[in-house]
Amino acid sequence: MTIGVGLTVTLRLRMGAHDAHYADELVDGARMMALFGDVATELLIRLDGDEGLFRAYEMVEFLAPVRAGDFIEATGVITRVGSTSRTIAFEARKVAQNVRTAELSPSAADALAEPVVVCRAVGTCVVPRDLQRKPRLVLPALSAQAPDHAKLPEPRPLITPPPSIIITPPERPLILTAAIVGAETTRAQTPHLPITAAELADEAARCRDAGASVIHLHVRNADGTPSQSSELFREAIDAIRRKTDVVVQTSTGGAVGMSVDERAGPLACKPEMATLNCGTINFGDDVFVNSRPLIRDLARRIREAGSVAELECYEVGHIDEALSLLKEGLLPEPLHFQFVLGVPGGIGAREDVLRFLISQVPHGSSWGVAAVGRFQRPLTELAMTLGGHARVGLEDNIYIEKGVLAEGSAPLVARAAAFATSIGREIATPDRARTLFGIKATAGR
Ligand code: KMH
Ligand code: ZN
Repeated sequence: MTIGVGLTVTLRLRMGAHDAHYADELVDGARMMALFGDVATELLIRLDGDEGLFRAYEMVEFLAPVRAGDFIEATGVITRVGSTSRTIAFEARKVAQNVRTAELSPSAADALAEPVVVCRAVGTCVVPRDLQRKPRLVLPALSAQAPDHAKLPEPRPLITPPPSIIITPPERPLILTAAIVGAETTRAQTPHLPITAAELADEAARCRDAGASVIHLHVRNADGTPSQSSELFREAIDAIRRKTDVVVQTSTGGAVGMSVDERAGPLACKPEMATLNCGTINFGDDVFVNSRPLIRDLARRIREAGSVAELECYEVGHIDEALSLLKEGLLPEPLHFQFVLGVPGGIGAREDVLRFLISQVPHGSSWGVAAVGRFQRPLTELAMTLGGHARVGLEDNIYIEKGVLAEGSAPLVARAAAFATSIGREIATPDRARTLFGIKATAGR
């Protein structure tokens, strides 16, 4: 492990008229170097507890013009730590700019869909030994060897998250899933839980109106106990179809303790989507068993039903399991991951956890977050901000705010949809969700 390597800092600011130095409001390159100087200073404060001194730039490249009105974010990552020297790779990216056309107001400006790299550099700073006040931070080494000087290495530990992840609202539309019933929530906990087919259909339609495009569906016996009966699923799906056009995603998780044949019950309805739970976990005080043969069995049955699998991951290793299934030809691409966070006994509902999970998902896959109890709101909002999809509803959380029961899943969906709109995410319709998930037109309808 190399101490301090990988430490990352990002600063962001607007270039004002006072920064413009040349014709056409061009900002001079020295301004980027000044930004890098501040980035380096914060890095050294974090690493050494001292501002340090910039000794030399080994390389600087100016790659695109910067003008007044541009928003620039500058990132630096420590790539080498000597006894007193610290090598840092820098990158400055433009994330928003004025439009500058005669037809529009001079204040018209756009956030860029993709940041534009305007400058890269590599430099060395020094912090004399007697000024190094801090015990060094211990951070994981970058996986790569010495980084390519022309490229900012992918930082591992996220002090300030890399801008490509957080800043520019993602272009992908957001798929909101409503988990309206589940297997564990009871009427004793909330009177707003739908149970009969008619109640499930009403709730599905309310959720659709609130912004959901997918309904994650369980069914219940008349006495409220969980069931995976294909007849009950058929009845519920038909009732939902009569009321609304949502994608129906049936559970193959069922309830803890059910056999694989029981869990596969809804696949007889050839649903558009079905969950595939990717590993065994402690589930509260129970054990939710998903042995590797069981996962493969259900994956085959989901494929045979013509359904698209949503990969439920409650732990990091569950992602690897899904990737194994892909390798074995049991899952078609693209993969759709659902990170279920905060199950007691499973992975925690925390930002660092989510960022790590996202980093493990292969390019071209989609991912969403479901989080349990009080974590539902903050973690789904984080997911939406980071470009993922979100699942809310009474299966995972029964409260709209502390101590106040949600009157069904629809208010939770409505709040999530309002948040999505506030950050510039477009909300997918069910048909858009079908396209994004690759659901066949013939499936389950
Ligand atoms: N009821 C949980 C044990 C799923 O729907 O696939 C499992 C579950 C996951 O709800
Ligand atoms: Zn479920």
